Amino acid sequence: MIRKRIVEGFERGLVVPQGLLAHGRGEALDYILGEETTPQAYEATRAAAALLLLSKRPVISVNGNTAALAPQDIIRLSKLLNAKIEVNLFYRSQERVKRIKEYLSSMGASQVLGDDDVAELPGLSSPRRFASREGIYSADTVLVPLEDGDRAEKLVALGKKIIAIDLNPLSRTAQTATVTIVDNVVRAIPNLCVAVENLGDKPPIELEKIYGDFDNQANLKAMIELILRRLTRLAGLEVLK
Ligand code: PTJ
Repeated sequence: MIRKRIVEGFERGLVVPQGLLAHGRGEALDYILGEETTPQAYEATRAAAALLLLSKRPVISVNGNTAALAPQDIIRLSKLLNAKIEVNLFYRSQERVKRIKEYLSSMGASQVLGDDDVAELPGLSSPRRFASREGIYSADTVLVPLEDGDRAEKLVALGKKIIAIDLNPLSRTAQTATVTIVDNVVRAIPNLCVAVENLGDKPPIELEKIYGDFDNQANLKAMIELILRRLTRLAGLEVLK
């Protein structure tokens, strides 16, 4: 069913061919994870929810794959947080930005940024450097589900907090983000909505503690260890101590 969604997204012109390749890589990693949310991913999701609730200008960055896979959950999250949605593409074309904006609007999004009042983020050469002044350009926290390497690094260098959703714990995005949720976007975004609902009435001091106690590097290492243990068990080898 998930694969069908990405193929339909491709046929509608939301997803690029490279997005199909990225999806295949994601499927392989998800298979290794047992296609379920791990305790580590839940912990990262809780920290991400706390960070989003503490942020003054949170923005959800959407690319072709995310628009095809989780449009309704993205819209729900943006409403829960009062966060802006911005289309930001690696393989950018005006036509595709417009198409994704229209698709999200048809699903109920009230406002989608991406091609209006655009400024260039310094230090980035990819077309991802075009960011809306009202959105990613002036955001304090950006949620980046499923993307290529160098932008997360640059956004962090610009002083922004980055929440990545990436099934690959070794990717550059995963390694450089402030909080990385190693999970499939189709599970991670609904989980994030639930975590935001659960933490929504907590005082800032409690949210700061949840976010402050989270160690992204330790969480990523634990994810890699979990993969190792799972493969060891599946191979019938002795479980590592
Ligand atoms: O729509 P555009 O033009 O912005 O392009 C989007 C893609 C995804 C093509 C572009 O950002 C890209 O090339 O990304 P990469 O470098 O292939 O990285 C995508 C990462 O997302 C990889 O680490 C994949 O393992 C991971 N991934 C793929 N599918 C999922 C995923 N992570 C979470 N959930 C998924 N469903």
